[in-house]
Amino acid sequence: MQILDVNGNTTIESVASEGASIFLIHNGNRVKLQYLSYAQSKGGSDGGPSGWIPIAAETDNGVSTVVIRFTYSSGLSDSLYQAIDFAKDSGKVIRIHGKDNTLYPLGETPGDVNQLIFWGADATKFFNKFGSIISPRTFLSDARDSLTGQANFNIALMGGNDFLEVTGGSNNFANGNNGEDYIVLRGGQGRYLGGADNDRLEVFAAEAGSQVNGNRGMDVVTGSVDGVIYRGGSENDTLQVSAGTVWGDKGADTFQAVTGAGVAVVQDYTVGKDFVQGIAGGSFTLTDQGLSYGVGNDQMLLLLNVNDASQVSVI
Ligand SMILES: [Ca+2]
Ligand SMILES: [Ca+2]
Ligand SMILES: [Ca+2]
Repeated sequence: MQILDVNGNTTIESVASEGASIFLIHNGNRVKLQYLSYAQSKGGSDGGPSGWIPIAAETDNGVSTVVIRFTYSSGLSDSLYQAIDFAKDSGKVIRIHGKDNTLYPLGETPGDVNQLIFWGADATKFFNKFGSIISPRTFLSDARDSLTGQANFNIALMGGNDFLEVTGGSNNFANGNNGEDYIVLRGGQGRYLGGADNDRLEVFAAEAGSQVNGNRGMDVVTGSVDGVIYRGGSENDTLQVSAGTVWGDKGADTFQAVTGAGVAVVQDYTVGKDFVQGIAGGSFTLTDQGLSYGVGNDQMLLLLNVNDASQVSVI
C-alpha cells in the first residue's frame, strides 16, 4: 500500500491489485480502475503492472485531477497513463479524461477502454495536456540565466537574455520569455518556446515530436532533424531548416534553402508575403504536394499547396 499526500490536503491510498482489479482509495472513496486486464493483455501473460504513480493537482474550481502512470517489469516497454477528476471536498470521482479530449462523467465512460488510456504514441498527447501537473514549472529570475546539459525540466527562463542547452530527457518544456534567448537542442524530447523578443533556437539533435517555436519577435530557427516541428511564431522570422515540419506563422517569414538530408516541409508559405532564400543553382519543381526547391537531387524545401513558381519571392 502506498499513501500520497498531494498538495498537503488530499490523501490518496492505493491498493495495487485485488483479484483482477486495481483500486484507488481517495478520502475514503473506493474507485475501481478497470485497466488491469487491458494492461495484462498489453504486457503479456506475466506482464501486468509492476507499479503505478498517482499525482494530483488542485484546480481553482474544487477539482483534483489525478494522473496515474502504470509501469511494467516485463513485456510492455511503454507506460499507460490515465487521468481522473475528483471532487476535492467529497473525494468522489466526477469524470475521466478521454484521449479524444472528451470528459466522460462517471457511469458514462465508453466501453472501449482504449478511449480512456494514453499509451504509446498517445503518451505525447497526455504530456501536452497534463505535463504541468506531473512536473510543475520552475520560474527563474529576470537575470541572465545560462543552463547547460539540461534534461527533464519544466522551466520559464523569464526576462534577460538566457541560454539553455538541452542534452536529453523527455517531456521537457522551456519558455525563454522576455529577452533575446538562445536555446540549443542536442538531444531529448520536448517543447521549447523563445517567448517575446528576437530569439535563436537551434536543433542539432532531438527526438521526434519535439517542437521549437520562436513566438513573438523576429526569431531565427535552425535545424536539421527530421520529425521535429519548427515554428517562427508571429512577426518576421527566419527559418533555416533542412529537414522537418516548418511553419512561418504570422508575419513575413523567410524560408532558407539548406543543404542536407531530408526536406523542410513548409506548411504555410504565403504568396505575396513570405520569402524563399535561395541557393546557387537552385530551382523549383512542381510536385503533387506543391513546389519543391533544391539543387540536383537535393530537395531542400517543399512549399505545400503552392503551385506556381512565379508567385514565390526568391531572395
Ligand atoms: Ca529570457
Ligand atoms: Ca521570440
Ligand atoms: Ca513568423
